[in-house]
Amino acid sequence: MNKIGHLSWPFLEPRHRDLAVAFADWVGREIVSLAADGEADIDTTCRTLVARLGAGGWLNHCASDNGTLDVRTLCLLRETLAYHWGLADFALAMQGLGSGPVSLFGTPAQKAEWLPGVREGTLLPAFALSEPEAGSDVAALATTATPDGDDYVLDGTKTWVSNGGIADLYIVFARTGEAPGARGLTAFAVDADTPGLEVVERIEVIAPHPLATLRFDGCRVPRDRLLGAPGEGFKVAMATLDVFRTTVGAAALGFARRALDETLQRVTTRRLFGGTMAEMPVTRATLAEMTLGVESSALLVYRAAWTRDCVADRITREAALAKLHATEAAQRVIDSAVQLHGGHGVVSGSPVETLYREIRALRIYEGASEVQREIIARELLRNL
Ligand code: COS
Repeated sequence: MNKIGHLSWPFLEPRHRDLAVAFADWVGREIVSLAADGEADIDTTCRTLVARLGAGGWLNHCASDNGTLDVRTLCLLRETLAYHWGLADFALAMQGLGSGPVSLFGTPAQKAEWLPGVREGTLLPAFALSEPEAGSDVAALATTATPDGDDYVLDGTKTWVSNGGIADLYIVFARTGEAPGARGLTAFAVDADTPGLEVVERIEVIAPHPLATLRFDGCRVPRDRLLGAPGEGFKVAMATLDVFRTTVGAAALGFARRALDETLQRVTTRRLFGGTMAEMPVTRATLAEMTLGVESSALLVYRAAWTRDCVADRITREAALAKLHATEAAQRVIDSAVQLHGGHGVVSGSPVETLYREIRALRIYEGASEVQREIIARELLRNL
């Protein structure tokens, strides 16, 4: 990881280079050893990871009092963690995504209430957007929030909620009906212990992390827990995703770099037909394709992050390009790594087998590849 060539690119500033080097060193000392303790209890491991990242001060980058998140920093943090351990990347990413709507749209009082705990690693947030019948089509979501006195009453189901079951605070998107479709949604911050909110199912996935389905049944939420204005929920969700989709690309990049490094180790030491694998033209062609996948992803990811930090508030197109390309390329890179490891590549728990399971969900969550293609085409045609 210390070989990251892109630290010298003009998208990054000296402070980013210093942070990346310091973080890589810290992760090597404080995080990698935790992975060896095993992942038997995912919930405890996640809480430990969040607490440790908070104590190290790294979660300060996940929450913002002035509405500005430095996307290049988030990308560097995620890329580094993903290189070493997918669950550690997940733990940091959820502190950012789950509190993103508070950082970007919260009032000073809301920020003061929740963001210190996010930074310290004592408050775990979650982003509850998807529903059984509305994941890609956000404007179709059906959970309702009905005004009643000083409260709103939430009814409905949210699913695929990362950090679901361990979160202390859920950011929930519900239909308040100011207008049809996307213009009639509102975002709410809901404490996990609010009566009427129940975790009804924990979902097991191929790369284990906390994931759950939530049910809201007459769940009363005070009006001062609205994030942004009534009817602005779609914008809150999309603006948050603009930031964090780019960082999903960065995590994919970290996985892909690890796969390439593991492969280089393998092909330069494994001997067959009188030489190393690395001397075989068929291997060299694969290594070239893997490198192309990694380098092109890095360009798109850090271009998107730089654009958000330095040029424009709205980077829907750049974020979609970065997420689409980096996740799809990482899948191919990791598949090649498995192939070049032969039988070792499919042994449970080996580095490349773990990466093979870790990368798959990134092509689906925070907007599947098909949604990113639709977004890119829309933006292209809109500007004709
Ligand atoms: N920032 C701010 N505002 C945004 C925005 C953004 N990034 N993207 C859209 N908006 C605004 C639009 O400007 C539009 O406002 P007006 O009505 O004032 O013009 C409004 O929101 C609706 O936008 P749009 O017409 O594009 O809405 P669609 O329903 O067509 O959106 C997509 C479709 C596919 C873009 C959206 O549903 C999406 O991103 N889906 C994937 C969601 C996802 O990631 N799901 C995974 C769950 S999170 S783990």
